[in-house]
Amino acid sequence: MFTDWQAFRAAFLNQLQSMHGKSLEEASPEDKYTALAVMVREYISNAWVQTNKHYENKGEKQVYYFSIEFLIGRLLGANLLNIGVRSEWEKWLAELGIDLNQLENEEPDAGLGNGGLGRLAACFLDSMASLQLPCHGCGIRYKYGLFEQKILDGYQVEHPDNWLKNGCMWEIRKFDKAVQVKFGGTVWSEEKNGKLVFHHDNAQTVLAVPYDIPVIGYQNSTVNTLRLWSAETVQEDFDLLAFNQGNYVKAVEYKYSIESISEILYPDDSHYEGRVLRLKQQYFLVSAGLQSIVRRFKKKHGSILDFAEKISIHINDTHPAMAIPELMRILMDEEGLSWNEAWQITKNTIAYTNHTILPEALEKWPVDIMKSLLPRIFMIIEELNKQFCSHLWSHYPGDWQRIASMAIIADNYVHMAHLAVVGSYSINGVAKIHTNILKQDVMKNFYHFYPYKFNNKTNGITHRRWLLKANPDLARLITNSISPSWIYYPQYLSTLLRYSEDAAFLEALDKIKETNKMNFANWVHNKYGITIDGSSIFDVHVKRIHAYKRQLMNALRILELYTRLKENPNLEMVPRTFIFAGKAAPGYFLAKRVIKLITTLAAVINNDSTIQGKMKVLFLENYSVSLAEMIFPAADVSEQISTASKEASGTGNMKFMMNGAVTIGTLDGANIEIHEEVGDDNIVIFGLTAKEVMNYYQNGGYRPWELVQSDTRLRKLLDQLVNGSLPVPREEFRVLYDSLVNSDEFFVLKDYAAYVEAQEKIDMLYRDNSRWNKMCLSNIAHSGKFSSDRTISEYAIGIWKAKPVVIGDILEPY
Ligand code: CR1
Repeated sequence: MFTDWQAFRAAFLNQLQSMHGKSLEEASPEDKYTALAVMVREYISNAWVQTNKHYENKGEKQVYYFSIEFLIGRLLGANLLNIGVRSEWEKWLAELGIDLNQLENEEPDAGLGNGGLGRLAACFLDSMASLQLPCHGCGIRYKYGLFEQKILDGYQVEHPDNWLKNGCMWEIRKFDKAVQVKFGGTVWSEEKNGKLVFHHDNAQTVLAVPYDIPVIGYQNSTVNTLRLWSAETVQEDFDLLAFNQGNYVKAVEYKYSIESISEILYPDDSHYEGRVLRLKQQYFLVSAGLQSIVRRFKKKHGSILDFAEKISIHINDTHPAMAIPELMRILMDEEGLSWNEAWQITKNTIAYTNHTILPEALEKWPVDIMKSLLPRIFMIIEELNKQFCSHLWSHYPGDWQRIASMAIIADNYVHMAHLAVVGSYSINGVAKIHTNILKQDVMKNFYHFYPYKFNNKTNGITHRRWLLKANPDLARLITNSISPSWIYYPQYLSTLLRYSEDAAFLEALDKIKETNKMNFANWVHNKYGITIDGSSIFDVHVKRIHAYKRQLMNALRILELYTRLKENPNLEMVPRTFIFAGKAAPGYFLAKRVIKLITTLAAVINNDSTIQGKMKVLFLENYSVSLAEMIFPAADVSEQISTASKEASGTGNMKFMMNGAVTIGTLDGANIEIHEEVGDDNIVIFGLTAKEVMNYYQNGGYRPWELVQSDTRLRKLLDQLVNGSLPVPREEFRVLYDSLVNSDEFFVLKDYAAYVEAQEKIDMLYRDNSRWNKMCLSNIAHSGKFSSDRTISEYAIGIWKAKPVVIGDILEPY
């Protein structure tokens, strides 16, 4: 597109002028960011159109990934990288006196997700496009993303995240592709020519308007689409109320009630929120998504009976599980198919991923709510349930208990996971252990009935964002050492192992980590005024704050270490900086108290000069994709300490590993597979196994107070939470104390001694610099398996049967 700097410069200045009416000198960083983003958009626009054309003409199978969350973060940097112009444009901008990194920071983070599930969806999009797969995202365009977290007086305070206030540079509103979604009303049927015809009267109609965001593959001319739906009023409905009925105020209220559907992302992670508005969001997403897919399909293909051969719809957890009855509805009520025809197509189109076994996360909707909000959908679910139960009855005659445990509707609730299992052709977990727990425990009866549906797809992360973009120095070292092939074939990272004994390489690795840590320390200093020691161990615990993730265990050990250090200032230890970040659900009281505990420890420890800077504690505000991109490259130690069996996979663990941090972790989720890859010597594993934990649960837990009684160290430590030794009101941490001593549901105390021992091992290992560098290298070299390219290839081959479509050379790399 630009042959040289002159051409680039002219285009950039022209863009500033036409968009903002400003010269380079007058333009603000934001003006420059938007101008650059438009240039990227223009650059890929032809490839985007051509990609869609190719998909239509080739008739290859299309995959749609339905997810209530897409935590995509910022796009400018990643887009420049994938197009292949980032270093060139960076240089050219520098010649204009502009720092590209600064412009990238102007972009608001698209925080349309809570945590792992939403970020996974975003990594998947990147891999789909980079592998040239015809796969697209389908989600909701929330006006407010996940709340912005501020720490005030040590407490989390939530602020709305108005990420769209200055517009989003990447989306294109496609009003002509809008569809209507119906809520409420009454459904009745009549027989016409021997067929039942359904009518839906007095429904509230919502206009779903799509906004398309390009998903750019890595240097391959593929530009897929992430389609996000926004709720609007049907203009005639508004007019009718306002003008014909003369009730303007009511009309405006009505408008807001409709728009509220896509107003806000629910801020709960792995915890389901039984609100009607959430149910509305879910149906809004699947109905709009499916209508537009069916419409497009019909434009191109002759018979709707071929739908399942040409389309796969993947549901990311159960939030979009109403895709099953909704596809049935469309096929029967709008396309005129019989129940059996519709059912054959539906169950061969939909595939489902389960992301959690936490009981509080398993969605179930009260029958009466679903019935009144989605009368036709409920009728279909009811019929599905009837047929499924009678099917079960013929397999397990008389086994009422089993049938009741599997029914889609039971105890006046619709069980969404059951609906998802019955209505899909594939069910996968997100790490080996998680899939095994589904098969052997949580979904045991379903596995017995449908063994062929279950499979594992261990999660992955995009190595392009999380290594190539986030850690450019490390990426350069790798490329210079083993060629750039690893960018296309991340498993090729394993060839780095040939440098295991290469002192110069290990030294270079060490230097890069040191620089990343210094940069991070400078950033911390500028933002928080806190000085951290760049040569200390950066021990990082970043993720959602949740009891099962056990930030509390980490905090307790920090308190104990601090106490020991106070008693013995000469205690031999490598100085450590404990870094935390993460949001707690606004209504999750216990998690919020854990934040307060960490910030309290930080206040005490960071201001205590008697410990000679041997410890520092940071709680960084507002964890987000962008903040994560800064943290991972600077980490030495990765805290992955969930109660075994509870973390389905984890994906942060993979990002740390890929950036050369050493994991301290339990045998949970994907930690197990990381351990398999790197072996005993390059990871520090501790604690109860999933089997042991589940055994305890089956036998009513354990008795933590007995443990506390018999263990003086634990007793003294726990006392510090409530005996006034911390500068907070005495009762501040009583709830944490009680939760541990009374039930300790997540085995914090049970695993505590093993955790402390593991931490001491980390301290010892770190002292041996060359040994530690080898561990870092081993982690990087074995991280290829955890690229989402591997994961997505497995989905494409094993589940979707989707093939790559080569677009050609539209985007010529420079
Ligand atoms: C799991 O807790 C996993 C992600 C992505 C989360 C986490 O371990 O890595 O999904 N589950 O698979 C979740 O959000 C609703 O459930």
